[in-house]
Amino acid sequence: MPNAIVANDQLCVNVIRGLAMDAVEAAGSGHPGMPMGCADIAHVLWTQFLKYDPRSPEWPDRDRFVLSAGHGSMLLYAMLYLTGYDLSLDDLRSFRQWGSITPGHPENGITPGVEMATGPLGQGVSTAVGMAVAERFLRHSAPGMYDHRTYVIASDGDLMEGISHEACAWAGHQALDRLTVLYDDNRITIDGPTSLAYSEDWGQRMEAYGWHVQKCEGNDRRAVADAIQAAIEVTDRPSIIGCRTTIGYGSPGKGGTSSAHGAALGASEVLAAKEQLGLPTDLTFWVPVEALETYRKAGARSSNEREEWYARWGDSPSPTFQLGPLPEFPKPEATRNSSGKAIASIAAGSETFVSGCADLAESVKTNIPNEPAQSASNPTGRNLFYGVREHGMAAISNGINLHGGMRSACGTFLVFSDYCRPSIRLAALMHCPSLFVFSHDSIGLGEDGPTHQPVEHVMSLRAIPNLDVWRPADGAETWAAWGAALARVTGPSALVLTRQSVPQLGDPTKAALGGYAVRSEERPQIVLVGTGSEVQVALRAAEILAAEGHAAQVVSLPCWEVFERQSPEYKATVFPESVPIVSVEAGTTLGWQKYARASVGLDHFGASAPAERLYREFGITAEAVADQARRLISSS
Ligand SMILES: Cc1ncc(C[n+]2csc(CCOP(=O)(O)OP(=O)(O)O)c2C)c(N)n1
Ligand SMILES: [Mg+2]
Repeated sequence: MPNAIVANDQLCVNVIRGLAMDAVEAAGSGHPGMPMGCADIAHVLWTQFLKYDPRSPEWPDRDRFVLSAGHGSMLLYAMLYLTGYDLSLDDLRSFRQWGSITPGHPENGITPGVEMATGPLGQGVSTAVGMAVAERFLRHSAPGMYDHRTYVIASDGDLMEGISHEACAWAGHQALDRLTVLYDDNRITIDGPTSLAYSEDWGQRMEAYGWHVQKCEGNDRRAVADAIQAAIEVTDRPSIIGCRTTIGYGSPGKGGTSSAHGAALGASEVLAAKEQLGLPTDLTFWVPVEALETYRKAGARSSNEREEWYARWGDSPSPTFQLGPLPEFPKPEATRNSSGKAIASIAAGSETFVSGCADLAESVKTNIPNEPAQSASNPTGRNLFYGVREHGMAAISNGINLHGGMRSACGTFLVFSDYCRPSIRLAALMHCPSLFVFSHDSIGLGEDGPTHQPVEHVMSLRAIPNLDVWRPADGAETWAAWGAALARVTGPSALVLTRQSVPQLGDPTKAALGGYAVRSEERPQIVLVGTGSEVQVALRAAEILAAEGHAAQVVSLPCWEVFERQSPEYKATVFPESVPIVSVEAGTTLGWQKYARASVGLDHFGASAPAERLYREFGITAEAVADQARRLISSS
């Protein structure tokens, strides 16, 4: 049972409120309302339930806490400072400023104790589902090593966002009983009361998803503690606790209204609030010794457990993830098939590698052979069936990767990468090494037609910073792509794969450099660069040109980002200075100007027909590439 609520708890929560008001006031911007409303919830969680050790923020068996309502970042920063993470009062004073470790919204890797970046509503609660599934998997696959819970504070916006519907439905289906969501049910969003736009019965909705649902007064700490305890005792379902709170609690003029959400309260309102809360009005960032002592004591609650854990398990329980040796690819095959072989190879050597798909596993080739599905009755199943929920899938997969100890791949058709995009972007921002597998990568998929044929997708993925986008040309390049993606720990990778067969023409060693000459010329007059299924088109164009006496170097550029990380000297061997370049890729040409003076591509939607016909009709042909090359050769 929770410890008795000690006498200075009220002082403690008001100190949190004071810090939130003062930090937002000092920054001149920010969100005071949520931290003021949720201070009681955070207090109960950090002082009575959460398993954490501020001196060891990376302790693998810590509870995970996700502030899904990331705009309430000051709540998290206040708790991290108060409980003793490596964060000072001065860090709170520089909230939202250049170079501070207290950015506007939480970002992992910047602030110790922050598990993930939040702010895009819905992502936090959905990613936490992945953390909970990773914990369950590891608890069952390495008994004794992992035994923790995942807690989330989510807001109205989090629950309204579609992604939370996908992820919460899946969490219910999976019966993730160690997941507890504390819902800040304050009935206020930016535009005003939630009654403007939100009237479903969220409790019934979550119950229908298979969740355990409770409702309590969110500013009544005993009620919150009892509800959390009850949630812990539920062992067959995830739990949500709707905590009725008042946004901007303590602010006489703005509390309970949307004006407390996202702006400094203003000097006079802060004074009035401090008066109401019994805080000194002549001090800012006030943290009395007795409050600090309470929190530092709370922060030490699990330190013995953490020490025992390290004594037993050592410092580096992280597994490695490896791809087996390159197999023979004797015949043409679709790169999605080569990718499926890579997934099988990784899974064979890495017990905590999991793979999943949004209801297209047979098509995208994401299934691990001879492995059961992940489920409550089979928590070490390594195939994750997400249903038709791409956005939720991508966030959940991020959560598994953020948790540590596991590596997770997930896939769908490339055209539906748009449905995953906000989570891909967040993975990149979080330096999360997620693996996104996207097949059916162009008009080469043929008869399904333009709804299913990606056009702008590869280029728009390349536009996301810190995402490595691989579009391999054949089996060997696919192997190289998987090897590089697995080795990458500083960010996510996307693998863009064909539905149709492609000839074997690549070099796995050179492909690992991101770009290389598949046909070299000592003194090229032109460079033809392609990716994926269009490298063969560039090679055929080079033959046409060779027959006419023109020396064309052909470059395969499976990963722009990796290629850009190579030395200038190497890059100059691939794209020799002042030799004109023609690109060919069955997608939008916007962006190819980075390398090429002329581009063969597709700047409109596709059509429903066999692939060969589409390539011909849309002019993505060796002849078209040769035409552009001749034009450039004659004008240079
Ligand atoms: C995906 C997304 N859309 C929009 C926003 C902008 N935004 C920030 S908070 C918020 C809603 C605020 O309401 P709620 O989630 O209930 O938080 P509260 O004001 O109660 O703290 C919105 C729309 C966002 N952060 N993320
Ligand atoms: Mg709200």
